Amino acid sequence: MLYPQSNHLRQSADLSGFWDFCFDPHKSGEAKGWHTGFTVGRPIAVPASWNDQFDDGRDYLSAAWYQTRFDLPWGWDAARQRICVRFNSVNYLAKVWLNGVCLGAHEGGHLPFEFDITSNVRREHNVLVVRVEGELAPDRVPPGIIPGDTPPIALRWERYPSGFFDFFPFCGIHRPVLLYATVPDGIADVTVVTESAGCVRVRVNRAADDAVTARITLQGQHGIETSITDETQVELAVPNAALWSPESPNLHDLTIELLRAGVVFDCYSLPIGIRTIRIDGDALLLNGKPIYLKGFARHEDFPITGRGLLPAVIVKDYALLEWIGANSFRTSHYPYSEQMMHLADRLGFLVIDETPAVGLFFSDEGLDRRLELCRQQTRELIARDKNHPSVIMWSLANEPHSDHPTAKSFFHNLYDLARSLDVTRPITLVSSKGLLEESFEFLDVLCLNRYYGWYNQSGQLDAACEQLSKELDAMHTRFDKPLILTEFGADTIPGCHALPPEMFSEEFQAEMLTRYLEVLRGKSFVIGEHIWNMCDFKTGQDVRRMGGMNYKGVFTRDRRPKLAAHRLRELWRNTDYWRTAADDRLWSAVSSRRSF
Ligand code: BDP
Repeated sequence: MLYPQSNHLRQSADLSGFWDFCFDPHKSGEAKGWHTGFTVGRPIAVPASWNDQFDDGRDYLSAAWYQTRFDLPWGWDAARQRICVRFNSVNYLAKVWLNGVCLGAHEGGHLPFEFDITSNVRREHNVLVVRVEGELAPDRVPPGIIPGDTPPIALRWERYPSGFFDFFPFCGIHRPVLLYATVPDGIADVTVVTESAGCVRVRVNRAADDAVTARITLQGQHGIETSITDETQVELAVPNAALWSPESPNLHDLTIELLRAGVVFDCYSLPIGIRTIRIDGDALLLNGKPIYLKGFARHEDFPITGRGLLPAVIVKDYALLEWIGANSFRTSHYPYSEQMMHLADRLGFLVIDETPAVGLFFSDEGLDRRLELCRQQTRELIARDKNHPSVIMWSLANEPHSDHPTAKSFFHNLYDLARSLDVTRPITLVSSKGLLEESFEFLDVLCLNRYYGWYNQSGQLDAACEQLSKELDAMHTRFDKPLILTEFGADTIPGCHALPPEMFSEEFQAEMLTRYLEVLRGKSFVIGEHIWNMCDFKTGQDVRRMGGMNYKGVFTRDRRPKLAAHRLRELWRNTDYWRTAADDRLWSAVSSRRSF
């Protein structure tokens, strides 16, 4: 699904702003007649979660109504153009009406969906109404709390709201809503693959099947013209192109034009990076060279806006990643905004791109539905993000309760689907089951979350590190694949200090992370370390979550560094420290980062 763009043949308009909003008086019912427009609304900001905008809405997850009015921009004409409305993310269920006509519905947050409104849209006075509902339920992905099923270690206390995951279930229209206009028979999709450094394969899909000409141009230099009906594929030889990497995130403009009788009638451009990514033995190779991942798992989370898109926070977070010497992150526990992904390409960060499947369970009830939703989300994620050079790996899930006989075939199904959609990137899932995660037999990389020293061996870092070291070795012996420690960390209250270090103090977090890094760099099969979490974030209320917050951030929720941030900066940016490491490839990974 192409991101809408504006050029001389395409136009897009952003409907962000203040919409009308109202909680459904019947909670789960459909307020009578509201789909045609309602008059009882109060203003709400779009995009943003509703939970922190109103004091009566913090824990409200049931149905709510949004409405906005618009006229078509100057020059748009439904008689000649195809006009669509695109929602970049609505959490969780969305049902949409335009001028009283139902356009359709979408299930699942964090991924875009769109409707063709050519036949319903008016030149003036359009009323767009969206009903959003974010209840937690066992047959949704991610699932809500499941009676009788064993909660993960982090959730063995009651939590409110009771999700089967450790972050606040923010609801609402979280990312921009865009109107866009194209020609009716134009470019529908573009897929770019670089399987080897000197060759870019481009596939173009079209929403029509008469024969026209496609002209495909890379950086104004490699124009190829070919005939296209509904699909065509070309290979561009680019032997001397500057490759994309974290130290030199070179991007090249790829432009696709469609011509009829020599006249261009559609045009789409995107910046592409030429790079290869593959696993070779125990190494992760970017452009044929070993790369080591240093960074974090994160959340899209900020006061007041909740999970809503905030461009300034994206810029700030990339500046902090650069400051601390990170080269990568995981989109825990759902796909991040397209704006975040575009900047990862531009700034040279490596991304493990995760679906919204956090906390999956496998008992029979509703299993087929959960699988179908996971398949839909995997398809939508790969369709959205396949062209980003920054995306180096797909993560199918986070911490599934996969000590169940069905889990392996469930993930085999998802793995086969993802592989059929993308032959180039490694595929993984992030597990807390360690040796018991049978899907690691066929997944390409082992991603493990561990909290020794925190939830187990609490406060005992010697014992924790010994246990970690033994387990990593055992996993390598059993699966013989490269491993990333995708989560480790300690809740840390800013301003709490202790000597010797004690749990919850800034000293303990700094010490724990340092000790973990020492263990990891002693293992040649470890290809990365992602700390949990980059920043403190909002979660449900629970006796272990003071003020409904997870405090494992290395930065606070308002992005101020804790002691551990300074310690990590010394370790991650200090090439001498890494030079003493047994493995030289770590040093090269560290020294290769450029300045922001
Ligand atoms: C892990 C989860 C993560 C939690 C973390 C924690 O993957 O979502 O926030 O534990 O307990 O199990 O802080």
